[in-house]
Amino acid sequence: MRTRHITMAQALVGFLKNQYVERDRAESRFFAGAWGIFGHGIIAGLGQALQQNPDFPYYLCRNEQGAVHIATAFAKARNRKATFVCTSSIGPGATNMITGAATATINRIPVLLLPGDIFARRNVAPVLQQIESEHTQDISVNDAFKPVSRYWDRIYRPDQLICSLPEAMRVLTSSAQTGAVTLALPQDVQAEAYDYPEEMFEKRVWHIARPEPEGTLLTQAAEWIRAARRPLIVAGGGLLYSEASEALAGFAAQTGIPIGETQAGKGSLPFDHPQNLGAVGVTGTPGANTAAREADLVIAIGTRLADFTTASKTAFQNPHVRFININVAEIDAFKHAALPLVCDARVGLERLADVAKGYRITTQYAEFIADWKARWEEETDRIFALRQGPPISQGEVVGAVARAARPGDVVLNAAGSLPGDLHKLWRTSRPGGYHMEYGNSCMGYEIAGGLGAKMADPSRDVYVMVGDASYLMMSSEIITSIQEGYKLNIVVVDNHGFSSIGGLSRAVGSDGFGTNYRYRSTQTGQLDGDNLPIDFVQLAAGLGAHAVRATTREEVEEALEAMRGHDRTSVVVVEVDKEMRVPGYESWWDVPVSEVSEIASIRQARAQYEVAVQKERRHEINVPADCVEPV
Ligand SMILES: Cc1ncc(C[n+]2csc(CCOP(=O)(O)OP(=O)(O)O)c2C)c(N)n1
Ligand SMILES: [Mg+2]
Repeated sequence: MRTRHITMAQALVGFLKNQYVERDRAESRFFAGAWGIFGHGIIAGLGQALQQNPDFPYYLCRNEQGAVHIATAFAKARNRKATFVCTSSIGPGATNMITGAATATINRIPVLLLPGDIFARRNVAPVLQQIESEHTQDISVNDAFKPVSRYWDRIYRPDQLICSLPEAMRVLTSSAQTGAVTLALPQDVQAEAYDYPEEMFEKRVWHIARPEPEGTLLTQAAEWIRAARRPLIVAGGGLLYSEASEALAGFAAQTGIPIGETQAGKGSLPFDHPQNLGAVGVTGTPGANTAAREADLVIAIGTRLADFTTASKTAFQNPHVRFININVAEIDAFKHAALPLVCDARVGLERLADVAKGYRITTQYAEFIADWKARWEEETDRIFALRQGPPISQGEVVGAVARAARPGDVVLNAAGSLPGDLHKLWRTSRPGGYHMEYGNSCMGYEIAGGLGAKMADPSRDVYVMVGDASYLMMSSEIITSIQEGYKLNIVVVDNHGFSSIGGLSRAVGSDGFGTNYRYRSTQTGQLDGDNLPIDFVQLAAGLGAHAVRATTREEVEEALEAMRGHDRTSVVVVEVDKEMRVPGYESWWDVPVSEVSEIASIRQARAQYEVAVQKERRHEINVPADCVEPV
């Protein structure tokens, strides 16, 4: 057997750089390189291996959490066909990655995490940053990655890599299983040499399958479709990862069935497709939410059916509603007691189109769709045209960015009030043009994620829209975007705190308590003094970005126009009116209100809550025998 006498870390890099994926006969390299921040737990092992492999680029980030977001956004924008490795030292560098790991796993996005770990040899323990336990020596902070990883291993001996790496790749490239994969690397083992078999470093191609739906279930699905009078498609992120937009458009054209889009699925069809009713769920449009309420059949494709999509199980009120779930992941396919088509989204749609030939929705339903569609365009125009302030409304800012962006460009966001506004208002023209991390809604994802999305496709301009609080949590990857020469267009929406959670606080009767970025007042002892004097323009400029403030609509438009000409990351800071919100339409979100309280507004909110919660349905057990509505 031919072998290479190299260190565990060198073998690891040697293996990773030769991994490829293939789908639909198109082949590409799976790892685009490694991100990280070196410390003693990684510098001499993996750090050295990266140093001697310049064809596997090393990228230096500013925060390990940011690195994982960069990798996640990159993988999302590449439809999960490529990602990055993220490395860290042992201890705080590793735990910084945990939030990123959770974000990747919740969103079903592949990232490979390689935290350094404490010595396997143990004799010098406790080492710097080691958590000790009286009960075991087999524990480190890296055990905390277990619940947020889809595959986890610790490499105690160099030869374990030979078995562990293929498992890591199997999970990373599995459409159904993917998420964060963690291989914890004890510091001493990284530097140990072993005779690795030469075959380990040969090119290996991982096929990404398009599993077919089962025939019997497909026939049954066709029957359910034929019986449906008010069917609705819910398009989720899996549809985009499967690159199934064309298949969706074909199925929609053939049947006339309308589409509502989840946060991850937005952009499955262009916004102006005649059957695209837009966002569905808590942050949905009135058309999509009315269609959902009345639907007797929901075809849920590539969606986790999370609470924002189901409006906490209140979205689907037709007592006869049934679900056909097309999903490559069994866990999602079986939700809502659905007819489970465990298959690839594109293939599932193509097969469904074959078996449902001849079916078409009624003219009356088609008119309902056209009517809501036209009304929604008017409502969007109304919100974009508001002339408010200054401070101007956030809806106007979204409108200005939407006008500035070209059809191929990308808007990116994750947390705050912007996800709701963008889900409703953004006019997505092409798949990938709407990049929202709303599985974990992780504050801090935006700027790092923007960099990942830009690296995934530098031909598309990326507009990062970010709230002031999220910006303050993690803006440091601006420096990284400048270091690497990837220009981001960043719009900081400043409303001096949390508009989103502030609004929610009011809705649960708590009057915005603890949601403002204000001085502590000497009179009240609360955070209700003046606004804190945060200068976001100086902050961004200090990180090396081009930065301006815009106050009026015209100034925002000018700044966005000027951004186009800038050669480095460019930031515009806009103060908006915190209380001037885009309304919600026909939806609800379950946030339990205190059952007892000394505060009258909370007692009032609780009374309303008790009424609203009664609309929640038990789709898991409500299996209607007959989908035909009584006439
Ligand atoms: C890491 C993290 N911490 C806390 C939250 C809860 N949270 C959701 S939105 C939000 C406020 C965000 O404020 P900002 O970014 O200014 O956006 P705005 O709500 O003002 O639009 C908070 C605290 C979160 N989603 N992520
Ligand atoms: Mg804010």
